[in-house]
Amino acid sequence: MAAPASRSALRALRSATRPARCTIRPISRTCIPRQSLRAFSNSARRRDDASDLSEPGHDVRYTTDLYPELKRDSRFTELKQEHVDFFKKTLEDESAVIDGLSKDASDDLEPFNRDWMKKYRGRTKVVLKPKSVEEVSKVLKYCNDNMLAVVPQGGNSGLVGGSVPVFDEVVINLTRMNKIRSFDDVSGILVIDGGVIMENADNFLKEHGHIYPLDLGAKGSAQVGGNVAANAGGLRFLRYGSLHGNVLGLEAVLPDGTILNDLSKLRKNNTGYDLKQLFIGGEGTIGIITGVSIQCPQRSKAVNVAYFGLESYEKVQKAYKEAKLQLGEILSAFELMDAASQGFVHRKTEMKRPIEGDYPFYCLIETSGSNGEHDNEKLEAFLEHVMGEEIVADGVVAQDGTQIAELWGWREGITEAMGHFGATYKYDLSIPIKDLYKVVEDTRERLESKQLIGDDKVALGVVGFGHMGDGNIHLNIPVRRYDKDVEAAIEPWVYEWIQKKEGSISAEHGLGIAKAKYIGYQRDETMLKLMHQIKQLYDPNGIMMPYKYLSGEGVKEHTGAATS
Ligand code: FAD
Ligand code: 2HG
Ligand code: ZN
Repeated sequence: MAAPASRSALRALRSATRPARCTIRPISRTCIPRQSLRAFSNSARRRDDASDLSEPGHDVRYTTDLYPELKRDSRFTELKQEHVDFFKKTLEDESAVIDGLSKDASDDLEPFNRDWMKKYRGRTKVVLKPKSVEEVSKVLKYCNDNMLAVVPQGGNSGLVGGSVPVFDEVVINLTRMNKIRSFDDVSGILVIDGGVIMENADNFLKEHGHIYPLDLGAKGSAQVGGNVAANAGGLRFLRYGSLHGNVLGLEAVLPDGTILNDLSKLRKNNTGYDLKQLFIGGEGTIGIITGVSIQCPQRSKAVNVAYFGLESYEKVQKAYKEAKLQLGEILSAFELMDAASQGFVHRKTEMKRPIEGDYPFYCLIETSGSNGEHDNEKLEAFLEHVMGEEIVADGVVAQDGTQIAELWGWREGITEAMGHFGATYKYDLSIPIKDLYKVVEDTRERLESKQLIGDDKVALGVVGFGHMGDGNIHLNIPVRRYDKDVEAAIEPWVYEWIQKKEGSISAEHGLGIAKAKYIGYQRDETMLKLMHQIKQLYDPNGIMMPYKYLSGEGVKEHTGAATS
């Protein structure tokens, strides 16, 4: 039976009021104005960054200044006029080649040279924007024949520095490959160019009663090919699962120009090795994804979102268990946010907090189903239970689409909010759920003991949030500027921590350059050897993604570490 205190809290849940201001719209989940699409697009964001550069902590150093041990691989040819001429002739369109060789194009090249986190910055002199698979094939073959190193790039929203060059690699950006090829509204199978922005794919699907099986804060700029190359997880993973399951087929171009056409529209296809899986999460190391065939679920008619405050991590676990038990098939997200993460969103947006009072933990629960009445009944019963048992201390339930978007803003807005105050060290970890938050506590203790956190210190705090339902926590350390002492305090300590817990050093963002040398904490020597053999088979000249994971050259893997 519900205790009196819980009953009043439940009333608060029912009468959730609308937050006073709506400044989080750019990252909101629904009702997204056009402006917000641009907020995540390369050009608009880069303009913001440029003005940020005057602020301390926002200057973007070259990757090679950050990591002076990285040396340019002398096997690669330096870009010459004849190369640029070939690219221009092949891609025809003026806007398809940004040429920084024959003229100063630094401003135009800058957005493609620097990453979203303002951590990595390369020195490419040329960006290519092919518009068809044939064009990708021609330019990639040419790069291979001429030993020009290559970085495939989508929306450049990746969080491990994979999407930008380190030295003078040629950037092949898929932005102009943006066509929807076909959609079958009976099977829900969408076939689409690799350069389509994921939000555009989702908007198209919405018109046809379906949903893109992946959602994430950078949806306004991230591309479908980038999602697949990164094997992004995101906010719908709990419900719709991994791209390893949802991607039915791929079209990709191998470094030698070969077009691999495996755009299967079949859910079942047991005919030998499933080669497309190597490209999913391959991070562009073995080829460029130009087309994707993807299974898209029916869009749910009834969506509910609730936001809770909880007094301990024990209670968060109880709430999750109850959500699975009582909401079952309609549970579509269970996201965890700690107090520090919500503090950053609050400082950045100045939005009224969804609930009064301070709690160490907050959770966002989403249900999606086909029958509103049935879902409401289930949600009511769940809320009554978690409030009655005092598992949840306080909470609100969104009353309409606008409020749903606002509540999601408190979760989706964390990454952007933290970035606003300087820079952030990011660790994207899979850990058995019972220890999921322990890594945040231990990191905080470690940085405090080293006197690295505080008002006059380089680190602003230690923040934990993530996809609780997937056992995936994002450990973030917002700093005033990237700093060797902070980095040395965390790495490789955090990877050793994860290894001991048998977790993963990357749940969803991948390895890129940030974690390239730590792959040995995850994969043993046999696995690494096989990975290197696959890389060698697909990319014998090693032109794809040098200096990133599996490149061998420039990055020394900590192979000794993965012994326990
Ligand atoms: P890019 O950043 O351009 O590239 C990512 C990698 O894929 C690079 O290695 C690049 O070389 C390669 N690549 C890109 N396109 C191709 C292609 N066509 N063929 C071959 N290789 C290619 N990730 C999650 O998993 N879950 C989240 O919840 C999540 N939230 C995010 C929120 C924010 C605010 C931001 C900035 C990022 C977030 N990310 C998240 C990171 C994430 O991986 C992406 O945003 C997205 O999937 C990357 O797509 P992109 O087109 O921007 O790829
Ligand atoms: C998310 O879940 C993204 O919001 C980004 O994966 C996480 O900023 C991060 O560390
Ligand atoms: Zn995430």
